[in-house]
Amino acid sequence: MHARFTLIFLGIAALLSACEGGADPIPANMVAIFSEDVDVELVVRARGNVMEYLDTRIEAPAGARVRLVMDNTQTSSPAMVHNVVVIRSESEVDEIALVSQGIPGSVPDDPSILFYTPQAQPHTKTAVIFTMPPAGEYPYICTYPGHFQAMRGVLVSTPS
Ligand SMILES: [Cu+2]
Repeated sequence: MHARFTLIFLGIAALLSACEGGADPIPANMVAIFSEDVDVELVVRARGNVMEYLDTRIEAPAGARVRLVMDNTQTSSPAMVHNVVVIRSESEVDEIALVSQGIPGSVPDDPSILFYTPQAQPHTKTAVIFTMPPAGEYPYICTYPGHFQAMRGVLVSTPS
């Protein structure tokens, strides 16, 4: 009986937080990453139910410890899954995009990928923590098959 009440309570709490339209939930396996102290938090949001990034230019100082967040703000179905994959240089983007098309659930194991967030389900957030690379511009894409043409941005590392 007690466990049942607890479940009902959690269900109501989840519904309430969904109705607020506020922060998207954090999956259990991401809680530790979201609670870690960092110098800068950078957030890349999906543009709601459109296959685009809302944030296409983000920046932090070289050497800063950064939490990069993918906030998948989608609310309607069909479900779109998104990630943020930071690539070493613009000239390597097409190759990574191409290789990614055959592996919807994962990210290629490739040295030109510097950092990436896990794929975020609709109305959830994922994140990755890293140290900002040397000053410069680093492109990022969503590697979910079919998304890279529309989902591109630039991570700018500013001189520190
Ligand atoms: Cu995507």
